[in-house]
Amino acid sequence: MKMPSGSLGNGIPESMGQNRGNIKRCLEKYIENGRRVMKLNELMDEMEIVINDVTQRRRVMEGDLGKILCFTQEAVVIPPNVAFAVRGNPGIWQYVKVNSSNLSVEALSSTQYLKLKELLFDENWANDENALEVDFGALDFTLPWLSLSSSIGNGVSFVSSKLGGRLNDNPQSLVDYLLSVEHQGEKLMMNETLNTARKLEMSLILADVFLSELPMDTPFQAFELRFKEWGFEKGWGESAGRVKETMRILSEILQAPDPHNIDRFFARIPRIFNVVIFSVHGYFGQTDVLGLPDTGGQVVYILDQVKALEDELLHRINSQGLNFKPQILVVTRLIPDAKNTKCNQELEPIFGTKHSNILRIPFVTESGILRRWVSRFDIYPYLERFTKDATTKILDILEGKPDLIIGNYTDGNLVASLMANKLGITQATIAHALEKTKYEDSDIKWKEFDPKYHFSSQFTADLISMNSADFIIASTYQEIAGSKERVGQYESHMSFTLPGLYRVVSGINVFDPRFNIAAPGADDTIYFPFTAQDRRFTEFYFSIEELLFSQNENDEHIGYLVDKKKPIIFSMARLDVVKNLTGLTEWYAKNKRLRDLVNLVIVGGFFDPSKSKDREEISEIKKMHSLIEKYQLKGQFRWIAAQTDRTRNGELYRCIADTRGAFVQPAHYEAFGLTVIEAMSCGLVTFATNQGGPAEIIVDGVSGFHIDPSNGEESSDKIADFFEKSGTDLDYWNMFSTEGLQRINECYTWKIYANKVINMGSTYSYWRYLNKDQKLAKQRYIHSFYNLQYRNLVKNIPILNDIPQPPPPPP
Ligand code: UDP
Ligand code: LCN
Repeated sequence: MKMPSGSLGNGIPESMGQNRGNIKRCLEKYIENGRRVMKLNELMDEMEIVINDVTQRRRVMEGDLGKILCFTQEAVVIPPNVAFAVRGNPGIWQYVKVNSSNLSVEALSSTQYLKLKELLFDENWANDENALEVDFGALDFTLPWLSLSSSIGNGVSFVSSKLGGRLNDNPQSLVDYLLSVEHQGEKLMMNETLNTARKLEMSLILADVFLSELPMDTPFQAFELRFKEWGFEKGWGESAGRVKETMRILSEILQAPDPHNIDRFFARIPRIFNVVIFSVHGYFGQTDVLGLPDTGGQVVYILDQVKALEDELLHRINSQGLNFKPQILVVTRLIPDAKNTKCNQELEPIFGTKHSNILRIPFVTESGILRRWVSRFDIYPYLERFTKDATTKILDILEGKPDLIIGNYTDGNLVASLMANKLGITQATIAHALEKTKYEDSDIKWKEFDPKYHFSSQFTADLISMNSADFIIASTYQEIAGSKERVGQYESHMSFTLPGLYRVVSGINVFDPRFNIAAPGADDTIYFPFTAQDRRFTEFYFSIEELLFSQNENDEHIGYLVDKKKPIIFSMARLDVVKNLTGLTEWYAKNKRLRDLVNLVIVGGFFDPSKSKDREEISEIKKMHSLIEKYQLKGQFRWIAAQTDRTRNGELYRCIADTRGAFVQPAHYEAFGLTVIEAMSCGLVTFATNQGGPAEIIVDGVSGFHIDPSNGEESSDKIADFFEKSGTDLDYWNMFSTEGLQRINECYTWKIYANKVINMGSTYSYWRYLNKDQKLAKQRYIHSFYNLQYRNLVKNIPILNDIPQPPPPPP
């Protein structure tokens, strides 16, 4: 049997060898149980039932079937065959089909595997030879790919190393590129005098000799005119020393390009001044918006990101010897019914910045401006018009095109793609969360999900923007390629199927050098250690004491804590199902040991379901009330409504740390998890889900703990064990607090982030320039996909109006 290289390599025989009896019984059991798509845990559970002898089971696991099962993600059962999707390493998949009667084994292509899966959901379509196959990879054959799983997410270094070869072959491409560098019509770096690599090299030597004669701190202006005559414009540096250094780096590149110098040089090119950041849905505001539906970490991330990017740009522009003002525009939706927020204001300066603003553009329908909030799941019909209106306004405010467009989440990324494509601008995407991995089988069962979530439009939009982007910013490795056990968010878009619609043969490749990890941080003016007593926001002490411990119930809190001396375990999130705050409450409720050791405080949502318009929030509110009743939680449990004041929240984390408590993030899945970063930055010991970003942020048992959201008993016991130990040994608690802080300082700061992102903007702008023909071909394909698929899918989503809705039925 011929196998593609991967974890199974060529080691799979034509048919199952030893233990044939047991393997056969096992496969027959898979067929008998009637489930047609089985996940690994189900496969293993069934195996344990069939082969109850541990030694025999071990033998099977050591044999041929075991080799497959070890790495299986799921299996499709179509009697008499069982087909396994095997993932040996992040991003590396193989598919095998085993016949349960004669135990023969056959390798399948991803398409063959997907077709088997489709048979279960839409037989006619699966058998349609001309069913639509989407293959973005077919257009990428000329571009280099990473080959090691361990290098995934480090695209910019890879690109720099590839640029070396390209520059060796064609130094003129760099000259042409540098000749195109300008800002608002003003030429930078070079003019047409230096239009060949030879001329540039000679002039660099001349300039070097000239600069060597000058004191290093001579300002650029002192020799600007002479440089202009030689063909050099401003932008090389603010002083003779800096200019000399930059020119030396370029001379070395022209002589023999190496990745280190290429990185250094691109970090110095004055290429990025104006940036547009799209974050369309939500309530995007600076005050009183957090905790509102759909408005969570994305807003926090972007506001902090803007501050960090502006600082970095100002610093770079200054050292380039320029005096331009960088402008960053965060473009979002204007919501006339703004619920006492500023989301109905068109232009709003961003706090803590000098030149950055929020620009809000309304959604316009045939009936005029839409006043009400629209869930992120229903937002697609408004985006095309939004892009058009936003583009006009942006060009007007910036008095020209931006240099970089960054999208956020599906809606922002789609808008960014449309605008960047139209204007020919470098584009980056950020996902925050790709919904596909949050909801099990959301692709194959898309028809079930579509009326509520419109995933067909969302996944189509995601594919479009992933493939349009010049680079993709991810917060963690797992976001791209997952972990040994779990598939990454982007990885889940490599190959999948929406039966009846299209089959994705190649949606995105995680070995694509466009992927880069730049992890966010937490604002260190708000989230700092509880031990920094002199910095603490004492003005909030009284209100926080009331929030946590007052015995009365009101609009802001219900439940109360009888024993104030106990440590508090604390959680804060939007009240979405995936955040699992109700799960944590139930684990706590059921674990007597934990209830005796600590109190539980939860922040999230409202108490009155009729106040929410969000489907998931409404069901979670009701569930939380019923848990409080069922387990008689009052006395040990406080539920606080969503909190919108970040500064006070910072102090809240610290007050929880004062009780020697812990932050618990119990989500079924968390894309990144800013609250985890915030809690750790405050020195609060943190337990967080092992599903998603937090698994990478925390080193389990060192800088905090992982918990398994699917195993509440084990998780609550792990928390109880910790408090049992820290109750008798304070050093134990201190150790995890300190290690958590250290982890943050080393890996999760906005400064590191901004430096990386601006470097990416510069390097990928050149990469895009070098590969423009390829880019154009891909854009053509994307354009067809957008028109022929996306636009039709969006037609199925109702366009809302502002006619008042009847109140929801009583709970
Ligand atoms: N947050 C808040 N009030 C709340 C709930 C959340 O201020 O009632 C903040 C929280 O401090 C964090 C962000 O919202 O900064 C949530 O980000 P995270 O990445 O944890 O989750 P997301 O909501 O983005 O899925
Ligand atoms: C959205 C999420 O769901 C979180 O996991 C992230 O931390 C947040 O965005 C910021 O990226």
